[in-house]
Order: sequence, then structure tokens, then C-alpha cells
Amino acid sequence: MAKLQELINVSDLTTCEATAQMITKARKDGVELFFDRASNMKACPIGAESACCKHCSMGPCRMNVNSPYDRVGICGATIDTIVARNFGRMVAAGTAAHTDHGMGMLELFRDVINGKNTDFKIQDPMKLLEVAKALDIVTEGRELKEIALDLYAELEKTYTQVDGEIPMMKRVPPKTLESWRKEGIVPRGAMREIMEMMHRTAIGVDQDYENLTKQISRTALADGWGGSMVSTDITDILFGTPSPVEVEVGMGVLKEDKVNIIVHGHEPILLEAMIISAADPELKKMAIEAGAKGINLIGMCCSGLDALSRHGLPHAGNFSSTEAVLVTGAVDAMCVDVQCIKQDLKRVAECYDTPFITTNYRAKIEGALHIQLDEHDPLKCTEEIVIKAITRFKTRGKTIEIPRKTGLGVHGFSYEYINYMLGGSFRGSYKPLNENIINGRIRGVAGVVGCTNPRSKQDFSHVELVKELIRNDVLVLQTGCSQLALAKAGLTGPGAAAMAGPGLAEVCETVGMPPVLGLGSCVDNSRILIAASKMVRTGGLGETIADLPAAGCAPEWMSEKAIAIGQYFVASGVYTIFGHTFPMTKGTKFEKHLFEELETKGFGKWGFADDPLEMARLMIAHIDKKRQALGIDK
Ligand code: SF4
Ligand code: MSK
Repeated sequence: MAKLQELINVSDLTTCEATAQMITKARKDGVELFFDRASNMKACPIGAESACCKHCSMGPCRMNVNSPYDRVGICGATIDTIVARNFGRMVAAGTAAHTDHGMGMLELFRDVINGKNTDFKIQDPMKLLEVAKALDIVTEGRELKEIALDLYAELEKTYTQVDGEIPMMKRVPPKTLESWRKEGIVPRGAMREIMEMMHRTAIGVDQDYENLTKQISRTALADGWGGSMVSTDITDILFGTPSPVEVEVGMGVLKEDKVNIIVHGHEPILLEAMIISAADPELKKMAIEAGAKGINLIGMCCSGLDALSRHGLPHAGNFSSTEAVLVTGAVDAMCVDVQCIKQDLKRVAECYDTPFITTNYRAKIEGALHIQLDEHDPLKCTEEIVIKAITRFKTRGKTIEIPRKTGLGVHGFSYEYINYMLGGSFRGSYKPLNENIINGRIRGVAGVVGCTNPRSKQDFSHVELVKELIRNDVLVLQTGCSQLALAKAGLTGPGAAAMAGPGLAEVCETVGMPPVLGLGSCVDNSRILIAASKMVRTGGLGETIADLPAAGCAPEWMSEKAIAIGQYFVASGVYTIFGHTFPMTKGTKFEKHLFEELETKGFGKWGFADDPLEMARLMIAHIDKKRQALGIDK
């Protein structure tokens, strides 16, 4: 291994003790991890500011980041056109990922209601009725199947419709929707918006950064209020709407005496099928005959968060720990579906004789074993994976080292439950939350979400930012890898109320809730949108989402999906801060447009900060500004 890695202190790479222990072990074992590559490979300074274009073969063209208006591309494209086009393509890619995921869930829903898939059934008919009613589908006096078929047909428009407005626009606060109509950014259908975004960012098409920004917002809104929202709702209908559940997280959930199977990725179907297979009496018997005390199913990343929220399934860690967990030597199989799956997992798995299995035709990895999951017969795939894991358990090497530390916390806070918990009805208005904001016990609401990134110290900014927010009476809603960072740090249990400011602590102690509420996976950011919409509709906090004392942050982001999420929050009215890096050339008109001008048009705006305390300061100042405008300043 290169000397540089050995010179880098492990404590500079992560604040996750288990991951640190495994980085140290990997170094001893001579196994390279992505932390090592991030230290070795410096980011390109031009690419980091998004100041290059390779949209045609006259280029690639590189701009001068120190003096961005010095030159233009060979076609004449200005820095604003180049950065805006690059940004638009990131949003298109992120939106495509979430909408393809959502469309897969909708197809599964169709097959379940048509009886083509008999392994799953509708677990939450009440949610089905609620979503149907929100979309003006008649529910009175009708069979559930009839309503479900209508709901399928309506929701399909989210993806395939070419004109009009996507169905979920009915859930947007009227004034927010009005501002989108005025700006011409109401999404027609996700496929159409992604197609148009790609077209408009090709050489010689849209070369006006303000006009491009409109399509960037429209595409992102087709994700947040479209593909992602449909995915969350359908997953709740099929597998149950989450309610609070106590769960153990961290690598200590691996068990030396059990067959450990990790599921990592994003689409719930693989893990839901795996839950059924892991409980199969014959497979359990096979595991015991192999000398194990049972089958230990564990989630990672967003698939794991879905199952953690719904079933209390243990979770081993976030994106930056997926290689490190293999270094334990205790993983008997890792199976994956789509998104955030590092190609090098295959090589690291091989170093520890762990079967690494891809299951989705969209996401194969060169040289990895592929067992296709057929949605009509998912257990065929998952049973085969369990058998492979049992076989590996029998031949496990002796170099197993499992970090002991785990965090115990409460997760599974759907927007329905947040209201119920605070004294409202399960599916009613948000009166209790609004009242606590108006009376000042809760200063405001923050969404802290998103990835971890080996170019930032793992989990550090997530944890420090959230600590500062709750200390200042800001209620924190979480999704994605960020939720895991806080869970490992012990801030998702009711005991964390002791770290909150006096107002928030009083609410938490009265209700018995933690000040940090985990809402689930990345697509579940749509739960935050619905919560925001319900707060506006309930009254007392303004007429648009932009009026709410709320802010968002992805302090350690890395994925294009995060940029799509950020843009749909900004377009919805939320001040959204990203940390550590941002694909933007400083001092450009496009930067001013995203970071200042959008707010003056009634939208949210982007922000950037490198230090978690600075992120918190900016978010709290924004929340206070909104409180003042509402006349509820403390
Ligand atoms: Fe260069 Fe223009 Fe081609 Fe981009 S589109 S690579 S700026 S010539
Ligand atoms: S898994 S998108 S690293 S949150 Fe959704 Fe985590 Fe970011 Fe992937």
C-alpha cells in the first residue's frame, strides 16, 4: 500500500469508531479502501467548480476558475451556460434514479393488486385510501381493489404523462403551486422533464442560465413531488407505514455465531423478500445444521433504512462503511440492488471470501456473481443468496473481528406519526406542531439529510450540525446516511432530549420523543415535503412553504441524487445548505441566481458552508428571519 495512506491518521477519516477499527484492520491486511483512494487522488480543481464542458467533440473546454469570464468555450458557451448545463444534467441523473426506483415500486403495486405477485400484499389499506382521496379518487362505497387500480392509473401519469400537471401537485400548498405555475415549472411527467433537460443541455440548445434554471427546477420537482413521493407512498401501502421502533445500529449488530447477510442498496423489494427467506423454517434449519445459531439479516444504506423503519431490522452503517463492514470477515453474503454501490465492494469482498451478489439487471458489476431478482418470484433469488451465505459460514476463516459498539435509538417517524405523537390525529392536521412553533418552544424545523463522503471526515459534520441545531431548539428531521450517523452517535433516542435547548427538550420530554426524528431513506425526503405542506395547510405559519421557519442541509453529500433533492427543496421554498463542496464556479451569475435571486422570486435558495457550526448558524439565522416575518419572533 502506498506510504501516504499510512501517514494519514485514521481519526482524520472518520468519527465512526467501528469504521476506524476496520480501516486499521484493512491496512494491516493490505486491503485498499476508498478512504485511501480519496487521500491519494486529489480532486481536479476545474472539475470541482464545474468549470469544464465535454458536451461535444470540439472540446472538452476548460474555463479559468480564477477569472471565469476570461474566456468562452469553442462554441462560445459562457461559464454560466457551462455550469448551469452541468448542474442540470446532475439533476436529471438524480431525478432519473429516484423516478426509476419509484416506477419499479408502482409496477410491483400493480402486480400485487392484479394477483400477479402473491408473495406480497397490501399492508396499509388506510394509507391507500388517504393517498387516493388526496388525488380526488372516489373511495366511498367502492372495493379496495377498484380504488387501487384507479390509484395505479393515476400515479402512472407521474412518469409517463406528456402534458398537464403530475398528480401529486394536488398535495402542494395552493400558493406554492401558484408560484410554480407563474414561473412555468410545474412538472408534466418525469420522463418528459428528464428528456427535455437532457435536450436543453446539449450543444447549441438552451444557452440562457435563467431559462435553464426553470427546467432544472421542473425536473427536480418531478423527483420530489413525483417519483420519490410515489415511491414512499406505494412502499408504505405495500409494506406498512412506519411507526416508531427501537433499533440497534452499527457494525456490532454482526454476530460471530450467526450467518450474517447484508443487504445494501435502495429498492425495498430485495430486502422485503430477504426478510421472508431469512425466516423460512427450512433455511433456518439449514443454518443451524451448519453450526450457526441462526440467520442474522442486516441492512445498509437506504434499503437498510427502509427495513429499519418498518420492521426494526438492525442496520450496520452508512455509505462510507460498506467496504469497512466486509473487513470484519464476518459477512457471509452481501447482496445489492441499485445506487451507491461502490464497484470496489466486489474486490474487498473477495479479499475476505465473502460472496458478493448483484440482483438487479440495471446494476451488474464486472466479475461479480449475478442472481437476478424476478419481481414475480423474488424468493427464488433471496433463497439462493441465503444458501450461499450458509455455505460460506461453514468455511469461514479465523480472522474475524467485529467491532462491539452499537447505538440504540428510535426510528420510523412517518409524517403521520409525527403529528399523532404531538397530540394530533394519525392522519389529521399539524396543529400541535404548529402551536409549538408559534409559542416558540420549537424554534423551527431542519431537515438534515444525505450522504457521507470520503473527502469529509465521516459523520463529523452531520453530528456536530445536529447537536448545534437541537441545542438551539430546532427540531431535526432526518433521512438517508445522515440518519445513521446520528443513530450511531446515540442522538436518536429519547435520552438525547437532554442535549436539546429548554423549549425543544420540554416538548420531547412531554411526548417521549427524541429531538432527532429519522424518517427513512433518500426517497423518503418526500415525507418532509408532505410534512411541510401540512404545516402550511394547517395555518398560522404563512401561506407557502417558503414562509415556514425551516431549513435543510446535506453536510457531507456526494451523489447526483443529492443535487436533485437539494434543487427540489429549493424550488419548494426551502433554504438548503450543502457542505464541503459544491459544483459551482464562484463569482458567476449562475451562482448569484441560485444562491440569492431565487429567494427574491418566492422560492428557497442554495447555501454553502464548510464548517458544521457555520451551517447551523446560517440555518438558525434563516429560521429566525422567517419567524420575524411571521410575527412569531420570541
Ligand atoms: Fe466546448 Fe461548447 Fe463543445 Fe462544451 S459544447 S465542449 S463548451 S465547444
Ligand atoms: S444511500 S444517496 S449515500 S444518503 Fe441513499 Fe446514502 Fe447518499 Fe446513497
